[in-house]
Amino acid sequence: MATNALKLPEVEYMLPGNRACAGCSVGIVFRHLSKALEGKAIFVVPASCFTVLCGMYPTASVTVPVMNSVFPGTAACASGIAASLKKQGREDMTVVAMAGDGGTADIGIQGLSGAAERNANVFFVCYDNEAYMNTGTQRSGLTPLGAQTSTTPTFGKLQFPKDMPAIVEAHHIPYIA
Ligand SMILES: Cc1ncc(C[n+]2csc(CCOP(=O)(O)OP(=O)(O)O)c2C)c(N)n1
Ligand SMILES: [Mg+2]
Repeated sequence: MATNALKLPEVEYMLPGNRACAGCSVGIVFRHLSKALEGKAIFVVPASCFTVLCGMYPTASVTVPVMNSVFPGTAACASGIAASLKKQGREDMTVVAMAGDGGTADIGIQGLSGAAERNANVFFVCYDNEAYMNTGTQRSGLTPLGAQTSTTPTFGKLQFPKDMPAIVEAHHIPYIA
């Protein structure tokens, strides 16, 4: 990466008028990430609020390539794209898998584990809004203890969230943050 958080380029890769809810972190995450990568990225996005932000064909709210994957398949699709880019000698593009907490810690965890175990050349980003927001705020494996969602008891979630960084760390990959 040729830039840092204090020197993000002026160019925008997320267009105004997109369908994200006002104030949602997913737009901020994508906006900064795409700037940091100077738009040289292919995104893989499962069903999530981020899909909603990106828009429906034939219109789009982002100016970088985005592949919509099935909910569990994000890391597998990203692995395949990375392998294809390698075969083509394209080292200028970063493959970014960007999933919500549900798409990362619950349904997407097996694909993520496989990609991590193979040390796939993929940048996996989990934007953790702490529930299945896109479908009505159901609890996820990363919803915090005590948080109230549409599928938790009145007094909130009874379980601790999964320790996702520790789970990923157990795969001995080169970078986790
Ligand atoms: C196999 C499958 N099951 C359920 C769904 C319905 N579904 C779409 S998005 C979503 C929740 C996504 O939650 P999360 O990954 O946290 O992303 P967020 O919506 O919070 O951005 C669900 C349950 C689906 N698309 N595919
Ligand atoms: Mg979520």
